[in-house]
Amino acid sequence: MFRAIALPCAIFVLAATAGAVVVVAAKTVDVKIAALAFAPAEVTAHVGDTVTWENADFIDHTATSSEGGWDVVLPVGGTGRVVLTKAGTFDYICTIHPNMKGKVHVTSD
Ligand SMILES: [Cu+2]
Repeated sequence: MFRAIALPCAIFVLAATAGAVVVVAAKTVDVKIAALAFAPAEVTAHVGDTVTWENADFIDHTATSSEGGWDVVLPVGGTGRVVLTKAGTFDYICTIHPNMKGKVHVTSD
């Protein structure tokens, strides 16, 4: 008798939990560098996501935040990554070739 009552309650609790919890997995956004350009030059991600740069070019580059948030050195064939910890729009450049520009939009929702 007790078991017959307890089981429907347990199912209800599981259903309520599944509806209330929104699970958002962190993702990785890939940016490739080729022909002295970031591609894509502009990306959108969430707080907690990672941006990965891959230098597929024939010369060294960097991905350096203009606000000083990160400075990723990217030798030829190298990769580097940054975990996004705050929301906002962040411009970055290659310090070796300052005409190379990129932008990361970070949302908190
Ligand atoms: Cu460069």
